[in-house]
Amino acid sequence: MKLFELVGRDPSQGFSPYVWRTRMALAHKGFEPELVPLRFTEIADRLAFAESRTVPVLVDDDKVVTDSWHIACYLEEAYPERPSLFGGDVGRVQARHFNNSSFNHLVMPLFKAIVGEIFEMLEEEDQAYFRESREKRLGKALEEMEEHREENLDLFRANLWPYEMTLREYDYFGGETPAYCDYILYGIFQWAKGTSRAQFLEEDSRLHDWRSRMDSMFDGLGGQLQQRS
Ligand SMILES: N[C@@H](CCC(=O)N[C@@H](CS)C(=O)NCC(=O)O)C(=O)O
Repeated sequence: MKLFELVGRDPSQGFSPYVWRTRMALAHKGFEPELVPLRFTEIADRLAFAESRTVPVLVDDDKVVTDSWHIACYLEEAYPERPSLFGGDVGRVQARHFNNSSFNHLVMPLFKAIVGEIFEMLEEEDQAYFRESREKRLGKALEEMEEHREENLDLFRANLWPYEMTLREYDYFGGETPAYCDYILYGIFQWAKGTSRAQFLEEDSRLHDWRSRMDSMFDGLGGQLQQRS
């Protein structure tokens, strides 16, 4: 299996939240894919075979699967005898909802807060591409986004409340053991850890404890990502 991922200047530090969900989902199913690191400006050419402009892209023998959600569904369908990511059809719909709602409440404010820090991690050529595409998307210059950084960080932290509440009752979003919803949220924290110097969690929070447990899963797969310094 081959998994195409996104990197900045350091090819060993993949930071895409979507790739991290897929890496955890693959580990959950017992797979260790070969990682293919790509920079932003390499994606279009290198992934033309998959007709994708984004990572992750998974190649499994003759199957090419794009988009982290489609990859999770593919893994569940192609490998039903391995540990389940969704725990059934109801769980799959709920995970889809978790994917959408966390995009809205967590990915968006975090993206607005850390966009400048992501920019700093990129090679020059990628920086030009990133600036142009993200400024268009945000309707603001990256420098202007910096002025709203604290406000966006506060929004992100406030929106973590329902996740914290759930973890007061359950060890994982999958219940007693992690499931795909855990990987969705963990991917967001991996993105934050790899790109931003900001602190997001109180040390005595359930989320903090959950994150350390997630870091040590699969022989410390996620824990290997370095905290941005
Ligand atoms: N919905 C997609 C989103 C993937 C995505 O946005 N990936 C970003 C990296 S975090 C990307 O490849 N961006 C390429 C670009 O902006 O040119 C998924 O879940 O896989």
